[in-house]
Amino acid sequence: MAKKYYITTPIYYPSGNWHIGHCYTTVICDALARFHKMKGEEVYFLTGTDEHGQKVEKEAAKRNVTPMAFIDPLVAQLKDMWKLLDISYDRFIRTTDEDHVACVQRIYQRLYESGDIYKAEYEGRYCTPCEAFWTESQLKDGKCPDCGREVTLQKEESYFFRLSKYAPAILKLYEDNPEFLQPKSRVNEMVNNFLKAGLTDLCVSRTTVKWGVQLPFDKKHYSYVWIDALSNYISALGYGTENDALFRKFWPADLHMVGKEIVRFHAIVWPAILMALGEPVPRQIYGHGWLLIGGDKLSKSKQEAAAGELTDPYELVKRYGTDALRYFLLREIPFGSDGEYTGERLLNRINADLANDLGNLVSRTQAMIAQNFGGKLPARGPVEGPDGDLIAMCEALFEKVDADMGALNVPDALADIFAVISRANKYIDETAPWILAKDPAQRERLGAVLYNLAEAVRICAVMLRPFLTKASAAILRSLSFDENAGFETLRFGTLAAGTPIERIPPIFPRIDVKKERAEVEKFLKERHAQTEKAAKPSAPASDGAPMSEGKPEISIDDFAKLELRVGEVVACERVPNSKKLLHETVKIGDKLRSVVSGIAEHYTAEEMVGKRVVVVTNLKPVKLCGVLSEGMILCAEDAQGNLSLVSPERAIASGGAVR
Ligand code: ME8
Repeated sequence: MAKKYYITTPIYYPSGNWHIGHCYTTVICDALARFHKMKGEEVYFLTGTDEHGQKVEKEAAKRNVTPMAFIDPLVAQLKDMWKLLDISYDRFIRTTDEDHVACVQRIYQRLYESGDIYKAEYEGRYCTPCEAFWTESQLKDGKCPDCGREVTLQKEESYFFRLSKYAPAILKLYEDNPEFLQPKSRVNEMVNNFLKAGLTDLCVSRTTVKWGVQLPFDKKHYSYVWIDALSNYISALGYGTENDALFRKFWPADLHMVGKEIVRFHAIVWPAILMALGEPVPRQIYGHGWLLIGGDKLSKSKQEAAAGELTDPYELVKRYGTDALRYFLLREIPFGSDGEYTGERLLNRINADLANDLGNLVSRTQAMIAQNFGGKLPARGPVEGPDGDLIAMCEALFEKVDADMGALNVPDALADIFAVISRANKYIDETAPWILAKDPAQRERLGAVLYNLAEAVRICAVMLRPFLTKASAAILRSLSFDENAGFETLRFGTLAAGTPIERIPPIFPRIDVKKERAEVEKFLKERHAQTEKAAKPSAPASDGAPMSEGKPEISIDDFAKLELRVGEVVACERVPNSKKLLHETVKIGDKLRSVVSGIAEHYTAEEMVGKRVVVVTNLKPVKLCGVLSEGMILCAEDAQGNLSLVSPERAIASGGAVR
């Protein structure tokens, strides 16, 4: 039976404003998941969103929308980001998913019945207008961090989890399983900062914040943070239901990958909850470091404009591609430690490793086979000169990378692959194929050299599959080799003589760092100015000035010329050969319409199906890229050009008029 591998990322707060720091955890997990899958293991890779809590409740109230209406577009954005970065998760769990909520309720019930959850009073600093409790450390100058008003010491009835009881068991867990928490330094932090002093019980319910899971045994109370969030790792597997085949197969998790600031919850609170439930604890928690900008943690507030650096993953992928961003995140930051992010470091990595080392090796190999052998792979020859060294490095590569990945050392795994790439480039210099090509007596040797290079390229491309998802596929295709090849294909000498070798355009064009830095600077300035403008309130109507921002004022009769209706997208597909267009079939009342919209960069065809949209139904029909469009779907656009579908806030049947 295949070995199983269950890997998770933390579930993300749906805060929007995503930056490359957010991508770090998930890209590493993706590389690990892909690597284990290629080893033939049965992998389950989980990620998702952590959606409950006071912050979401408040933000939604501020905007006069339901928490769900506030969160949904943010979750869609996050999913888009994972798509952009080729994240191969098996499930995207949301803590608002029905099965998760039911599971959390069962967990609370069990812990309550076993006496691990009990009722007591929570005492804290309370801000009455904000209806929020704050801890001492959250206060700003002793006042409410949200509104700046005075806070008072108040008590609230709450349920508590008996965390204190589990301190000795957790210390023993660390002692008996040195692998449980990595890197080692995190164990010392946990022991010295928390466990030694003894643990205090954890407040796990609130009556004031209602955007949470209602407790089954006391309906006034709603879940408060960590039990809800941490349980996602087992609720996703059907824990406690009749449908628990995934739980039985995949639990305990092989790896919970988390940022260092949440190690405490994963390495202390989570095992305690599992112990209380009588379930096995995860095999390993890894607390990775942070991406820093100017020495501080890259975070939502400390971003782009302030730092003068581009940190928006959408824009970074648009400029440099998925693989470049993945490569930087996986290679640049020493694993387990913090690492500084600058655009310059990113560009240097792209140029030095991807454009120069990998890109050159691939294009030189392809070009020489095209020029000398008409694009057909020559035959392998006897091993001569530096051949043996190159072949030995190729043959030893898998074992090295496997050991690195086993130790979760992703940067070293990549360094090992790039060592072979450098060796192959050096091999070109040593064997000088351009000189061999001039001497007809050396034709066989030239063929053998190019064969060895093609094999080195192929082996590196197979090894790079978990890391560089797009480039590895393009390289393998150019060698007429299976782009989904597994590690079983790594034997040197696998390619057959005569295989067509295609010349492809450079996969990583070299970037002019100075020029690009200047362009990014300009882009950031413009974007900042746009955001500022968008944040400015429009002119008040009372002074008689039009409210519009540039377009001429219109009368109600002008507006009445528009026919707007609610429609439901019943089918959707991409318009072939178009990057931007989706072709929707929209049901309006009992009629179907064909509509083409320029939103393929913002929504996938699958996502569109089932969406309730607003359609301009009296637009003159046109053909876009050869496809008939009988209307227009309305979208809202933010300052960054992100689109969001306009949708009726309550359930209105399709066909309903929009006025
Ligand atoms: O913590 N560098 O969610 P989150 C590296 N919902 N990693 C970073 C980073 C940076 N600058 N900024 C953020 C939560 N991250 C909880 C988890 S799990 C049961 C609940 C990483 O959205 C961070 O370390 O604040 C974490 O791993 C992930 O982004 C999500 O953080």
